[in-house]
Amino acid sequence: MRVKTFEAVDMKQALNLVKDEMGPRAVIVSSRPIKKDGKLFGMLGRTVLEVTAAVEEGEKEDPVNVRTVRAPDLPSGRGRGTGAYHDIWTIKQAVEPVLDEIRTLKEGLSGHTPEEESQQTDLRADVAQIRTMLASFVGSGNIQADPQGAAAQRLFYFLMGRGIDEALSRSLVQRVVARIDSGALGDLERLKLNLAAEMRADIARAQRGSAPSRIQVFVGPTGVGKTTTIAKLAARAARSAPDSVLIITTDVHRVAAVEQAMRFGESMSVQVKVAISPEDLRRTVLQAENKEKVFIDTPGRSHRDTTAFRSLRGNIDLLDDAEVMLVLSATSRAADSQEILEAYSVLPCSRLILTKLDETRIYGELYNCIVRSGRPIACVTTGQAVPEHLETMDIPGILRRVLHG
Ligand SMILES: Nc1nc2c(ncn2[C@@H]2O[C@H](COP(=O)(O)OP(=O)(O)OP(=O)(O)O)[C@@H](O)[C@H]2O)c(=O)[nH]1
Ligand SMILES: [Mg+2]
Repeated sequence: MRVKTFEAVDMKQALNLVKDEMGPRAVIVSSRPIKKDGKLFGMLGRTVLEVTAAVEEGEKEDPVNVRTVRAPDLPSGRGRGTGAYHDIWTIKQAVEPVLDEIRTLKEGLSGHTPEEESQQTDLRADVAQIRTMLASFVGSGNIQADPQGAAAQRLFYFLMGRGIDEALSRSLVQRVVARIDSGALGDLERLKLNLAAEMRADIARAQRGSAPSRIQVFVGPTGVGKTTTIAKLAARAARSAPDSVLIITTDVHRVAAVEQAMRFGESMSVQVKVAISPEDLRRTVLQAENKEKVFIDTPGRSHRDTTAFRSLRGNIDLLDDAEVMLVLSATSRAADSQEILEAYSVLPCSRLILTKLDETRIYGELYNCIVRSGRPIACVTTGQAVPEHLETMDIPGILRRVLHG
């Protein structure tokens, strides 16, 4: 028997090669896709089909000879060599390598890149969120069971549409419905007025009027805009007296982070110092007692990185009179920001800053974060420009954004 392996771009080409070289009696005994470097479906290189064929010696020119691979006998001995059985078996022999190839291709396709995996995880999370929302819309929750449920339900949809998280939306609707006479429950406008009053009270409980401390430490997840926000605040504080402001960066792990802080400092003539350890930070802060404002930048920390929280805590604990500002992005999903708030609750954060309001049209996160954390919003940012894209917001301003966009 002669056995030979071929490489081809697809099965069609492989069959032609086998037929040309080994004759029509040749039988394909295996096929598999391979990388040119020999690895199965690696990420790099070109994939070809490797096909192994066999033919009985001397059969190439003699198509009437018996096939190299015979159909096995049926258990009963019936049908051996008979037309139908033999034909089916022959077809099966030809099709099986192709099926194998398809199976291997499918396996190859299910191995995604980490990026694709992460996109799929995001998609799955989104779908789960939509499912939860739909379930709550059509489910048998308290809202639907209410006799005047239609208006209350519309209110609930409205809140969800504004980005208020589900539990807070339910609580608001229940409180509003409980306060209104049953005869007026169908009046959506009246419900909305009462809703605004409830939300205003919730925000007011957290939103205090006192000015932030002289020394402020900025913490928060990676890339939310801590350094840029510090630059905006420092630029404003330094308008009349640049010497009265100091920026200290403790983000020494990334060279680019120090450079970024230095660049911002230079552009507004504000001094920037680097602190490489908690003691160094404490010393630098003590030396800055003549400064009116000291802004301390920290490296972004994933809320799942508990070790990083210990080191942040170490820095903060050594500072007297420092106020911790938690910087969050308004573009976070409600479920994520709840997790972030819980993780950061191990730090003594006293105010929130919401960034990237320009990147969304749904501002429910303002309300969600204030109510969940019980902390006021010190300011919000609305773009990348330093120092322009920074706003402070009063309670009506927050409410307006949340309810009307
Ligand atoms: N659209 C928009 N982008 C912003 C805003 N604030 C900051 N950015 C951008 O967000 C990106 C990250 O900003 P940084 O200030 O470096 O964020 P960070 O939190 O200090 O990042 P790490 O130190 O790496 O954790 C930059 O491209 C900023 O220009 C904002 O309000 N709106
Ligand atoms: Mg930074």
